[in-house]
Amino acid sequence: MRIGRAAGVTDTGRRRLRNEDAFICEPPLFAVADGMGGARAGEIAAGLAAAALEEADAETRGARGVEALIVEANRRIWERALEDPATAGMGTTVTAALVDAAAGTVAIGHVGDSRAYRLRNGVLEQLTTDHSLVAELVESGILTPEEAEHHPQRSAITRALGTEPSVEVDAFTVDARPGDVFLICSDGLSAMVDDKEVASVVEGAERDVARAAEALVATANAHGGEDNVTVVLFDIAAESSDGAVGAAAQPVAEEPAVAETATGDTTADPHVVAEPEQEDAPSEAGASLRRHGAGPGGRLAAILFILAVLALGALALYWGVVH
Ligand SMILES: [Mn+2]
Repeated sequence: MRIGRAAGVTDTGRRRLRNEDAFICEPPLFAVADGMGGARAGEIAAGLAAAALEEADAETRGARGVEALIVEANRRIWERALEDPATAGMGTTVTAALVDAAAGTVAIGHVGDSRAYRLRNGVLEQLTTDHSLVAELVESGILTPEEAEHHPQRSAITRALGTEPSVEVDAFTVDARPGDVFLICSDGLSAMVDDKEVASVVEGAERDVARAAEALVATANAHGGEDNVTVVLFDIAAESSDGAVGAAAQPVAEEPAVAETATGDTTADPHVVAEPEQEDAPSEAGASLRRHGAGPGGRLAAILFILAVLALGALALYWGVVH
């Protein structure tokens, strides 16, 4: 397997004045941090977390590697808060994913209520457990998941990065298969859009992760956009035969499959979208790239262009006749 395409989008939302979320979309590392604290402290905390994670290098591997990055991020935010009283008490969530293509796994490290999901065969699975008050109340049977969704304290988190000298990180590894789509998001998405709708929006974008990311943010805003919204998406492709991203070579072969899914009912059979790609990743990448330019829209544009040329020609003839 290899990482297919990736996209990250962040948006202030419709209620907040500032965006205190940060994200990383630098394959093989992906992360979301949702900062909190007065003044600009939340922004600083999230930014420090992202900067610490970006120091990951080729030696950084697996769940222990991601955990070490997050522990270091915690130390830096904590120390900065000690030095600068204006930022006292600042903190951030962090959810990071590091892909190990050779091992076919994704290592996840997590603190707070930003989430990681894996969409496989149309089923969206939440990989992380929120470190939040409502998640604990659900866990102990005091709230139902439905009650938790609307609870006034639903944004209260029980674990954060940078608020204490040490932090307990959830770190684990999940397997990844060609066709999987991984999503990391801040609670500005998960509190506004339920899992079912998230799955259908991503599937509706027909594996175009950039389009899916934009569509998720738009959906969160359409549902109120009460918080900053951040979405990072990446998909897993099959290894191409030569090991390279041979996208340009064979896009034509995939076009009919794309056309079918575009006109067919994609929600009824998500496998239609995923399966061709498992057999042939390079053509999938090519087809996805092509959708923007060619396809029905491209043909229509070409026809309009020809019509315009003909009309200009007729006009020139007419002009020549009358003068
Ligand atoms: Mn938030």
